[in-house]
Amino acid sequence: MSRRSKPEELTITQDGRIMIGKAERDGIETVWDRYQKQLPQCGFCELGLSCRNCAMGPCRIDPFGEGPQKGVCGADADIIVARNIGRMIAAGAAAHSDHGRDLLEILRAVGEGKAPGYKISDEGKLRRIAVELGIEPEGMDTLELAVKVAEQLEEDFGTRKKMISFVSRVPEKRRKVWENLGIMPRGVDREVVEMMHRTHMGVDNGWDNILAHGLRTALADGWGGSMVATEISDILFGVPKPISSITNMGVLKEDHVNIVLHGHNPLVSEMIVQAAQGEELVDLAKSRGAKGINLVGLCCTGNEVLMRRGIPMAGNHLMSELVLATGAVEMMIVDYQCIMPSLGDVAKCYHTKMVSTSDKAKFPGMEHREFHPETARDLAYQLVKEAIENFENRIPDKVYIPTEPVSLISGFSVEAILEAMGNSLNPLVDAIKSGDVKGAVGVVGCNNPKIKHDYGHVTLTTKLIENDILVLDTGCAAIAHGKAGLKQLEAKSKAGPGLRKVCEALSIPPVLHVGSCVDNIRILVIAAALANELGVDIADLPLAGAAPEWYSEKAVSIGCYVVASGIFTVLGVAPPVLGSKNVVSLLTEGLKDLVGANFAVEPDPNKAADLIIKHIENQRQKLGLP
Ligand code: SF4
Ligand code: MSK
Repeated sequence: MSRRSKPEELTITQDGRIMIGKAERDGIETVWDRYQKQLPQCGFCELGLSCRNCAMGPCRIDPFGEGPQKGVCGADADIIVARNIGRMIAAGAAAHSDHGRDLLEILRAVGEGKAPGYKISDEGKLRRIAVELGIEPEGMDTLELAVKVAEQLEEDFGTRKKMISFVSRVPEKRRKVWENLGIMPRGVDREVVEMMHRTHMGVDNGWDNILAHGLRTALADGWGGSMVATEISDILFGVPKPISSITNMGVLKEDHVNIVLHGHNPLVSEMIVQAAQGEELVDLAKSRGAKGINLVGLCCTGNEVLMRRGIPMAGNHLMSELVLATGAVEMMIVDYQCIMPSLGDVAKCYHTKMVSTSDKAKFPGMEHREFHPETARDLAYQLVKEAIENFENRIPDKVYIPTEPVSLISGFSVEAILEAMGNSLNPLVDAIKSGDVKGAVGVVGCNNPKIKHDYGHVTLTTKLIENDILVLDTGCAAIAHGKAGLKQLEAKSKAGPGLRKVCEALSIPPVLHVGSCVDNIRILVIAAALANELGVDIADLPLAGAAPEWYSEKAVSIGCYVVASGIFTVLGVAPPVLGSKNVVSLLTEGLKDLVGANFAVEPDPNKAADLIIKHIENQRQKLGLP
């Protein structure tokens, strides 16, 4: 790609192509421009062969065997690569899990009456989770129970348990695998801290030992921090149900006050939704010449409010700068994760007010307005009011909203999927057994400027559904599929004959939106339930995972907990491990013997689909299915 790559070389989306052109005309530097300026990127780092874990370094290993083969301390390529990927897993697990802890703190505050504006939206789920945790809810009022559940799950973050609570959901055979390998996740913080300890100079220099702990750390994310995040979000804000909405940059409205919600945690965005729906603020918007208030989402905060409220989705990771370049955004409110620090600079070219809300995430060019449970409702009201007041500052010549939005269906929580099947897994089990549905794949993860935007997701998923494979998606992948029209009921026409039949019978699209990045755990929960139903291990099922365009450390943790849970996973971007033959061989082959699943790397989504189809056929054969 050259500095002046044509927009059609950078993204498959029509809105993206139009807006890349506009950004260039407006003099905006985008993620693709900066990527171009970084080329060639550091080859040592790309291979995972550089280390700056101590002040005797930085060190690097020569991949051609001519230069140094050991760091100053004596660490070789295997150790350095394993330590680096171990720290990536720890960072990803920490990000998801800290998000989960923030929700627990609100749950407790609600129970203690200290969070006006928040409430228990799904008492049934609170009670179900309480029972799962071994709490007897009989005779306890809702608020008391909320505190008890929060207390119990807070313990999952510490060091006082032998295993985290939701391991109870894991099929027996899988638990045995973890026990035998010594990778049973004990506490979320414990595993992350231990990884940081092990990767300090002079601690764990068994590269395979570090990687084993990497799996344990990732499991503490998937079956711990992320699971807490999703389940508590459902209790506080409601369990998602199928809901219609629209997506792409066409969701912005020229005659409305547009507010964009970006980041990952629904704590702030849910308050903004409540405030913006109040009559008083809508009237204020009208008195200022707008037809109303238009809330739209970006990335996973967008996924959270799309899943539960049907709030339209403006775009995924690589679209965040381009959304501002429409010149039609009065305010962007961010929480944390995947928010590019470039956004403040982009906003300066327009009238857009940028607001950061978390004490742990400040950004250049943003006004910091911190959310706290006690004052969240008032601050949300104030921010929406300020967005309305900013409407008159729009620069009409700079406003351009491309394309018409595409419709989609979202909201497929585990509960909603079960409900669509008459509250039983049987229809899915029968469809898998008959071969109408050959298997299921979680297509998840980010965008990355190294891959043509949305091409990896859409190409892979289209081929999978053509081959009667049901797709469950989250994160930026889900947004890509939505924009491509794959989440409409009509998309069944793109599915193979068996999957089409099932979609018709259940009135579902062939690509089911299960949520945001932390909601990948919904896929784990379904996989575990399916394995329990069939009396097999998760690793025996015709399932796979894929992250065709991943970029984040969170995605590394997700990939590792998915594989450690027994699900074969294909990555579209190689992680920085290629500098160690031993590490590569363990991740792509050796893990199969240890945890029953492994990674593959395949940048071409057509070939990735072939790998997955072949894997699913093999799995079916082993189960004796046609
Ligand atoms: Fe170099 Fe070892 Fe220090 Fe890493 S830990 S920077 S390899 S001396
Ligand atoms: S937002 S982690 S870019 S999916 Fe969850 Fe998208 Fe990846 Fe962020």
